[in-house]
Amino acid sequence: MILVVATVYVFVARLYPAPLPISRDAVLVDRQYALTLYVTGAAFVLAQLGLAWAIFRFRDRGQQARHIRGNIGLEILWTSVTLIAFVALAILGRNAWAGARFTPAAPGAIQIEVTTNQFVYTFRYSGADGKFGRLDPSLVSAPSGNPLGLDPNDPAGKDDIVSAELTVPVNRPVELLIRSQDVIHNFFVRELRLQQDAVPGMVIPVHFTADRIGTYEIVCTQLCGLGHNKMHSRLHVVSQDDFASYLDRQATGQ
Ligand SMILES: [Cu+2]
Repeated sequence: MILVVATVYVFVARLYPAPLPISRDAVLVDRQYALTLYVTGAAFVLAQLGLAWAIFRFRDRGQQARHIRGNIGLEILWTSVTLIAFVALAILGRNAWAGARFTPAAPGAIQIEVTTNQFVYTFRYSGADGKFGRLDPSLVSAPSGNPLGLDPNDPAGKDDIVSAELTVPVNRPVELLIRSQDVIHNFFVRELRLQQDAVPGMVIPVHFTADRIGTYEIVCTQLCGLGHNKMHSRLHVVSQDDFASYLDRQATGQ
């Protein structure tokens, strides 16, 4: 009972609050999380109270032990209640989760390519022409300044902007195209409640609209090798004007 009270206290007193959400989808995820916590929390407390009651009620008072074969009615009851609760939570949670994935990004979303490898993130913007240049895996060479393998002969790639950190404008839909060059990595920003694996051989789209200016950490949450713990980058959410001047600065190579 002491452990139950202590556990419930940790959650009720919000001792370890999540960072402020910075998108509408993040708020949906928070709501879903709270709902799941209420349902599972209530089940946890009831189960522990039941256990405590059984221990107290059937304690040793010198009586003869009695053999009980179980109760089919009760078994059916709590199995179906659990089933209904889990299926309902999964169906409700689908909206929060699928919002960033199964619906297409809003028209006019800014496309940014995210490439992961051991142990860095590389972000690419399509530049003024709105087209990503061709990539050639045989040209990939981080030491010579071409971590993505941009093909110098493709005119569409001439104005592509490659950066080690992600800068996006506030209140504008952004679509990320997530790739990996080697093993499975992950793109996770706590404040966006957005976590997506990067899988070699796949381009995985996710989208978000950040509504709060600031700098947030991007971390890899897949154990991707010895340098995994150092694999992180930053997400800068900036004003429209700052974003325009960021792109200008990058384009002129300053
Ligand atoms: Cu990684």
